[in-house]
Amino acid sequence: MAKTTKSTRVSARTATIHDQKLERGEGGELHQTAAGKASVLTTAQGGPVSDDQNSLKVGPRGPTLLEDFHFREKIFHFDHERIPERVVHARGYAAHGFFETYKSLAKYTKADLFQRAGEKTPAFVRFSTVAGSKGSVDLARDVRGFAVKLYTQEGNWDIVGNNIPVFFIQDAIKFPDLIHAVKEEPDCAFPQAQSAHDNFWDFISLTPESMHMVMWVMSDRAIPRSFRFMEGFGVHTFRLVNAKNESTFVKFHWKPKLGLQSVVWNEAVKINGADPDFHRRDLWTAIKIGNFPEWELQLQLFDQDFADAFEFDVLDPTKIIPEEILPPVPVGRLVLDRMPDNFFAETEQVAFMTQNVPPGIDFSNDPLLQGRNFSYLDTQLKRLGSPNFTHIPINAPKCPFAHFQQDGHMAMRNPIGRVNYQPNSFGEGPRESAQRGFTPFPEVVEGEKRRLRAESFADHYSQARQFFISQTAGEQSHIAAALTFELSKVKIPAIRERMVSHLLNIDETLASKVADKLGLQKMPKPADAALPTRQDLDPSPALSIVENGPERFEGRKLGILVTDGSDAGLLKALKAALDKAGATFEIIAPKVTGAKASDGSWIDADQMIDGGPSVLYDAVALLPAADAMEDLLLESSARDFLADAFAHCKFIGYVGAALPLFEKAGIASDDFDEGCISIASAKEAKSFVDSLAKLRVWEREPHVKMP
Ligand code: HDE
Repeated sequence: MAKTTKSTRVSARTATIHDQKLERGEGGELHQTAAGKASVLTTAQGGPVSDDQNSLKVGPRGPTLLEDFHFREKIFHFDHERIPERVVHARGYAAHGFFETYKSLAKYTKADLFQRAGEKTPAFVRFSTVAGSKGSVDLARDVRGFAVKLYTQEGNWDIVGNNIPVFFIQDAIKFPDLIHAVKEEPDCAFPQAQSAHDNFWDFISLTPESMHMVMWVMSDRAIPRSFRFMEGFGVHTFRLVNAKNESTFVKFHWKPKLGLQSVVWNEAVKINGADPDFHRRDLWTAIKIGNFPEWELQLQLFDQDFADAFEFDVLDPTKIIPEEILPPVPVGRLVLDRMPDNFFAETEQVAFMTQNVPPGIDFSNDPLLQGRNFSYLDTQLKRLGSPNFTHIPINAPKCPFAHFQQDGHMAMRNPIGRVNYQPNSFGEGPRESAQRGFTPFPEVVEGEKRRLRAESFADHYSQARQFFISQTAGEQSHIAAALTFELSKVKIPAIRERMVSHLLNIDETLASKVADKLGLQKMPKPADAALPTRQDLDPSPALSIVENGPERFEGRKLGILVTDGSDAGLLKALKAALDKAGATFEIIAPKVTGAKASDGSWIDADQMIDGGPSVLYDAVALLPAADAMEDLLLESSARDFLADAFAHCKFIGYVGAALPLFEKAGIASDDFDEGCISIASAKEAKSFVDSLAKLRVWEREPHVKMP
């Protein structure tokens, strides 16, 4: 007996080093100290644990005993840690915040959150990609989910939107086919998080209603720079209903305060390698340093007469109402100011449902929305495993609530007392309220019961064309490049041709460009169309990202490359200018510890050159010292840092000593343009930062011939 006790103690000591602990020093740095005081580790049943390093064995070398309840509980729980990932939108990232109402909208809606100016409603927002698994990369070419949960005083309201205002299909019955086609092919199980494969383009090319959405997905909207710089859309037409039961149609738009911004494809591919968590890291960092992202909620409001007169059906989710025709009205702002304490508890377990609407918000008959209203409740039961998923704190309402739903797996709260039904004559428990309760807008509907698609949904090309002609020349070339890239991954030539035949109905130059790049021998005939493409729709400037960028470099990040001997004064001036612009920076140095500046002070680095490629930054500044150039020129990652920044049309600030690096990166002095800015003084550092608001030098693009 004594022998066993002794050997147990010995193995506990050799299995782990107990007496070490990292503590923060005065400057915030972590260093190792002796162990501090910790609370006692317990089992899930609350029993204190004596040894968490060794399972209970007979003698030091086993066998292990089944009697070890702590070991069994720990492993059992671990074995059950995973829940099914979302069938779509599996990879997501979320934050807490609030929605603040600008002024009362009582004229349009009785929804409680819109009654009082200044009213703040708690919010939880989850951004996501659609096609990839939970562990896929952030910069996939894909739609982004933009799901907002507002904990109103009259129940949770979920606006489960996307960063694109239209969708691929017009009827929810096609959703499983669309998703099967875009996800990994079922036999080989690849490609992951990519639409560039035969199945997707086969389905799309057989589904003309998807063409408008295809234009958006092939644009830079599908590779946003940050969740913070993208729009959100409710997509469908909804209704607002006021206290007099009058209805106004509405479309929901979230507009980012910091303007729109995307990356370019070549950059996206490299970001995925350098930092697959680029978007989540960006949101996490911004919120942690107090740069709270903000969006304005804008509403497109219209009545039945407008709907009747509008050239497309407002129930068709493949159509927009151009903002120039129906300007959106700002009604409030959404601010994200707190990260979840735990990813699984909140971001993973949050259950968004389109059917979560408070009184005053109602649905339209959009067949996609109607189908979604079934799907979301059903999917939560599968994913979260119990009808009691509303008991999970992130899903529970924050207003008072009372009902008689009871029991089931993991019930956290059941009705208290004798009465669990109504009506009852004990005078106990909640009763319904005709005044406060949700009452659907009493729309009169009639018709034959048939499987039909409305004639008014038949134009599939006109708005696709309108989107295309609303883009700048550079943005149009990105769409052509994206289509070419995606279709180049399609192995079956007939599918490529079928796609080009659709493009012919959208824009002939676009079709020719793609056909030429794909090496098509001859142009196919335009695809059969139910209706001819309208050539008379005006371009809508609201649809361009470049036309809707920021006014300042605010919220963006500069990558500053330094070496030993870098000019301390210049660095200081650059930092001050960035601070003033509300922007951030990272220091990149040959060694991750940092570098010694010209005045002998130490510059802490955030990244080693290999770990901080320029694709991670919105612009770059090169501040090497002349003495360090010989070594720097040997680093291929330093060359790539500059070559990529130039090819991606970024602004580049440089000191004279950096010039040999340009040569090494293949950039001749003739190639220098307005985006290559010499920063020899503090004044020039400031004007360099001022010029960064433009974000990119698109004029450079035709010369660097990105794909
Ligand atoms: Fe979704 N969608 N969807 N969707 N969707 C889901 O619900 C579905 C559609 C959107 O961050 C699922 O909880 C159908 C349009 C977002 O948790 C599921 C149809 C739009 C999210 C589902 C659509 C969206 C989802 C999977 C065709 C933009 C992520 C997991 C009728 C307006 C929410 C889940 C989050 C998630 C069904 C089409 C947005 C299966 C049947 C259109 C942002 O219920």
